[in-house]
Amino acid sequence: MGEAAQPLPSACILCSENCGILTVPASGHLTRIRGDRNHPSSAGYLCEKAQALDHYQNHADRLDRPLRRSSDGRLEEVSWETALREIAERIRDLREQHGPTSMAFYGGAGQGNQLHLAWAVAFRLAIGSPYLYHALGQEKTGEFWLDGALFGSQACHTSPDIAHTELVMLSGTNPWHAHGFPRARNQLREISRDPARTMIVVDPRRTRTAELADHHLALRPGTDAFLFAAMLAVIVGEGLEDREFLERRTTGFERVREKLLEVDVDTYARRAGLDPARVRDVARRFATASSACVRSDLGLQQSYHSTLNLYLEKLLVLLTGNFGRRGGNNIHAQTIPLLWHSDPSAPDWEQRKTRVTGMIPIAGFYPPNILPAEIDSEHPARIRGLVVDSANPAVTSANSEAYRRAFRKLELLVAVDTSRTETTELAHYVLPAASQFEKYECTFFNWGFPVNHLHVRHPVLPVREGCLPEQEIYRRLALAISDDPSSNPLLGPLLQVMEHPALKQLSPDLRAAAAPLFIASQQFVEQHRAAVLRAGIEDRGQGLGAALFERIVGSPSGTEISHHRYEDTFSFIRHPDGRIHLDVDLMFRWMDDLRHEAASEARSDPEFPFVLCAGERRSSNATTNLRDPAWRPRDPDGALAIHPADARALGVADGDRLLVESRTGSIEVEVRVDEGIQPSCVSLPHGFGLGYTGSDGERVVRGPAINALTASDHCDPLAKTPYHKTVPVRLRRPPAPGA
Ligand SMILES: Nc1nc2c(c(=O)[nH]1)N[C@H]1C(S)=C(S)[C@@H](COP(=O)(O)OP(=O)(O)OC[C@H]3O[C@@H](n4cnc5c(=O)[nH]c(N)nc54)[C@H](O)[C@@H]3O)O[C@H]1N2
Ligand SMILES: Nc1nc2c(c(=O)[nH]1)N[C@H]1C(S)=C(S)[C@@H](COP(=O)(O)OP(=O)(O)OC[C@H]3O[C@@H](n4cnc5c(=O)[nH]c(N)nc54)[C@H](O)[C@@H]3O)O[C@H]1N2
Ligand code: SF4
Ligand SMILES: [Mo]
Repeated sequence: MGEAAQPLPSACILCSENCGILTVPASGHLTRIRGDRNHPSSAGYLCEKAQALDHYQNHADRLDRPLRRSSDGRLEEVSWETALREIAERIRDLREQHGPTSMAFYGGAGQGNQLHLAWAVAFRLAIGSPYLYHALGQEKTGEFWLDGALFGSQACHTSPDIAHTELVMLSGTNPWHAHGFPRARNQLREISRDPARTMIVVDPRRTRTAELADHHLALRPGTDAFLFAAMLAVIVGEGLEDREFLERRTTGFERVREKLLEVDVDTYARRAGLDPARVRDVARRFATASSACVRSDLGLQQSYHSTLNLYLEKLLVLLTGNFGRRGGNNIHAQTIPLLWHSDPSAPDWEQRKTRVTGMIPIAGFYPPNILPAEIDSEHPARIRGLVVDSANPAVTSANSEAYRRAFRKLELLVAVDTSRTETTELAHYVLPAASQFEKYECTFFNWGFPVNHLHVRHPVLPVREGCLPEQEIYRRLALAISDDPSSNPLLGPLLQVMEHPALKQLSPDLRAAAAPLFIASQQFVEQHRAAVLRAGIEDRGQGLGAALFERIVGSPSGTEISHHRYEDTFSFIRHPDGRIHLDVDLMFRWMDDLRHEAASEARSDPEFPFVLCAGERRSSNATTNLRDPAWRPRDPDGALAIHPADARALGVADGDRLLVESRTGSIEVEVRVDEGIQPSCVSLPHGFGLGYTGSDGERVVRGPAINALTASDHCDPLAKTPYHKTVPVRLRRPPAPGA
């Protein structure tokens, strides 16, 4: 570790793929970054963003001292002992005066750092609050809820077997820029070139991904539910469903069929802005492919009908029998339970609802859209204390102004981060975390199937003076607020495992990092023994769990940990009858609403006539993990994409400025004309509008702060996931300077 001439393995942390890298650390910098061919899933692949990683490791806003807000409102340096002691005292006070549910936790795991998660959960259990708010609650929770209805557990997450499929449908996702599966650009190119394979892209925009597609369905934004319902109606109308699969593996098909036969294909297709003949064609193509899978992302999750979009998309796979087989969508194993089943029949269900808005958890998560209302309220049981880790909700959650107002009302806000952020700026205590290149790290987004990999990275640089790895922060905090640590169902076992002979020999920093992996390895082997053996892990007398653990911590480039058979997917179903329950009553009601919507005028708001996609992925963004604007070779101001005809009508050209106004707020942006975007649609990137300290010490904000425009209540009625892709806005030229 530390200074080394030879390259060391680690990973890019700028998206959930976490591609393996090799880097030569030199004087605290990450240099000579290239793809690691030994990485089991990325195999040497990198996109251009990995070259920017040193801008994450070294920049003017890295934190390196614990900070406390003083009585004059400024942040002042304090020692770790003081910060942690005072935070623990204030948590104990809040718990005594207002009960444990007066506190909540936000984040706790990011795109690349999840190894400390178990310690963070142990800390939350020590507080005694169920409230975990997370970015997943602004994207994937609708899907998790459906997995619960269909498969019996919200932890039954599925993944597409893109590498082996004949036909892939990519809806509301742009993997060329956003990735979301291994070696995305290579896989997209391979499918595109292969005449025997088909790529369907469902996206209002002609993206880089859409350009590679065999069929690009450029629907109107927010109309996916119409398109998918129409495709399904064609499939059941023409008897193209997989009867044998449906009979053997599912219940409820007849009800689903009846519901779908109510759909008028022509009306729905036109509502989506598409030619009905083309929709019929694509539906037949999907149903008759030898294998097909779907992958979707924010374009479905964060647009109108969010949860219904995902239900219908899942039905496409299930009705055609593309489940539990090569090239289909399959439930995969989880190394550690990132997703839980939030069970309405649990005895404490009422207590788990939020106090102000009555929201339920889904897969263990609460949605960021409701948090301001849970804090900024006169309700006696409102949230008064919040710990934020690895997240920056003051800019990344809907309605930044509401967030900031709410955060200012908190009696205790603790932020754990590597950087000074818009959230740390509002905190009472700021705790500087070691960077992801200074500690053992990994993510548990290793959701592959049939093969699952895990990459536990070793540190490549020493911990920056003044910082601590999160395990240590949460271990100390959890101990300080617990009267009896051994009674904590996670803290107890973690502390015990640290004393285990297999860990005793490890360096002290690896011990705390490895403790959750040791427990996870034992549990994983209990559940997936045959798959672990198939991955070549051998019990040489130490027990298979210990062998898996040794393999994981001893593979700094990552390792395969399990190899399932396709049919194993069915054993993951949690309904007692072992079947997939296709009929979901709530979704049936939403399909009725959709039918009524089809018969009425299309959504439009004369005051806000443009549809803004608030949060596109580009090569110039990486969530909010890179703050120094110098990292962006292009698009420094995160320009607004606008159709040439709209630009002409507004009298603007590339580089000009426009005001974007929504019902929530307004921001000024730079314009870039784009032929690929539809008329009356505009798009702004995610991950901009971040403050950064310049060389003169002044704080400068660059690019659009899009969540100044978004609203807390513009969201899915069930999951409360925001409709960020369909934000009604208006555009006008800003007043001339001096006017
Ligand atoms: N470069 C880069 N990559 C990233 C990230 C990043 O910040 N930067 N962030 C990561 C994260 S956290 C996530 S969640 C993923 C997200 O990854 P994606 O969801 O794939 O990325 P987006 O660009 O947000 O949205 C995908 C597409 O949805 C389309 N879309 C907009 N409205 C609609 C609609 O109504 N219907 C349909 N069908 N499509 C619509 C947009 O045109 C866009 O092309 O990316 C990850 N990867
Ligand atoms: N309008 C709009 N809003 C959006 C989106 C959109 O498309 N449109 N996208 C949404 C999506 S999909 C997501 S996932 C969220 C992402 O938003 P957030 O959940 O807020 O996550 P990140 O932007 O990834 O922020 C990560 C934070 O973690 C810090 N960090 C990095 N490494 C470490 C570490 O090792 N330890 C600790 N403690 N901190 C670290 C970084 O400095 C940064 O402050 O944004 C959401 N917000
Ligand atoms: S940003 Fe690019 S290099 Fe980094 S993990 Fe994602 S796909 Fe890999
Ligand atoms: Mo995300």
